[in-house]
Amino acid sequence: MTRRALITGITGQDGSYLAEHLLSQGYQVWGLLRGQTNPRTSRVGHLASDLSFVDGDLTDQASLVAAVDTVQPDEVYNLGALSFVPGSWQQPELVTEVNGTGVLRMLEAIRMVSDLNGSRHADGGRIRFYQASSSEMFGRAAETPQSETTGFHPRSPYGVAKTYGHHITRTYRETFGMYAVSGVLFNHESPRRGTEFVTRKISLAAARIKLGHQKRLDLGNLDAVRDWGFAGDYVRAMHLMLQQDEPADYVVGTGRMHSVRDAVRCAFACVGLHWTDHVVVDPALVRPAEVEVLCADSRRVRAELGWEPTVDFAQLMRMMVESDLERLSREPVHGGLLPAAGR
Ligand code: NAP
Ligand code: G4F
Repeated sequence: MTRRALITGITGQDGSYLAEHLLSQGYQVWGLLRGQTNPRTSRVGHLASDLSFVDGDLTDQASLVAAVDTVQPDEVYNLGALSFVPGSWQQPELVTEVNGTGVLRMLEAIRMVSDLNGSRHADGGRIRFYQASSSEMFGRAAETPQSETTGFHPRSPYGVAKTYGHHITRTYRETFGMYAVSGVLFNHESPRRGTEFVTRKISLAAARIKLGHQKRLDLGNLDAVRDWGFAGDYVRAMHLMLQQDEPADYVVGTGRMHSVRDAVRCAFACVGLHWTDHVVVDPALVRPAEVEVLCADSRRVRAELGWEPTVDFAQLMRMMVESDLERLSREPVHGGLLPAAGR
């Protein structure tokens, strides 16, 4: 029987790559679309004829029950979230509702529908559930690198809500025997990354400056260190996590650390420019409760699931800059997307 997957957050960066990956594996892929009019489907427009969509919102329990009941999925990937960390200080309650309580609502929807229709599923009636946990949960981490056993010390409403989602997923697994797992994913980027995130803000600015559309790039903390990988690699890990005999949580990252300064240097070098001629530090973009260093100890996912990243940091930055140059040559005014304001 063709396996069915339901993806929340299908209009986002990861949702689009995961949809492509699952289609390539022979799945029937459904995406949850929120908003009653004009959902943002540009990232999956090229897949439209292969996908099915169902309405729903992580803040609305009834819509999730209806969506799960309509789709009858074998696997649910919960990628839906308000994912920009500084935005969580502007709308902390909404972020808690979507990123935290939304996880609980989806788990409850799966439980309710499984109880009604369990017999369809080969896996003893179990709908397998993936939760998009985040390295932001480590926050001010007690150790570097961070692994499955590192404690959480989140530094934003986003990180706190994700920590709730992580624990409630484990709790439903342990209490109800659900196949429910979390991937603790470190930063992953691509040409489809939102322009508010630092790597894409940098790649777009480097391309625009090269083409004479912009002169200056304002950034915040250049010393912040992240473990940046390619989103296309990370969705393979999500899928692998739902194919195991026993459910378990995994940390996923490259294990390589780079600073924001490294990212600007690399991106500007791709277009033959020197970053110090263009980058200005704007103190208003420095986060008051910064997460200074994140780096994955992903030995477990590599050893147990055989996952490996295929794109390194320099290749990733080059891929993003070249994509933005190409996009700008087609849409010279702003390449389709303007960088968002904010930290
Ligand atoms: P993204 O591009 O910001 O996409 C977020 C998705 O969530 C969008 O499809 C958005 O839909 C949807 N969404 C927002 N509010 C919703 C709601 N109330 N109900 C249902 N869906 C809603 O994020 P991403 O980078 O693909 O990340 C995917 C997931 O992984 C997120 O949960 C994120 O927090 C987590 N994560 C990301 C990273 C990373 O580095 N990218 C690392 C760790 C964890 P609209 O298009 O309608 O707004
Ligand atoms: O690209 P960022 O906004 O990503 P951040 O905050 O690390 O969060 C991303 O990764 C998380 C996983 O760890 C996800 F859970 C989350 O959803 C999101 O995808 O910022 C990266 C770093 C920060 O330290 C920030 O202070 O870059 C620093 N930075 C410096 N100047 C900037 C800027 N970030 C942004 N967005 N804009 C700047 O001008």
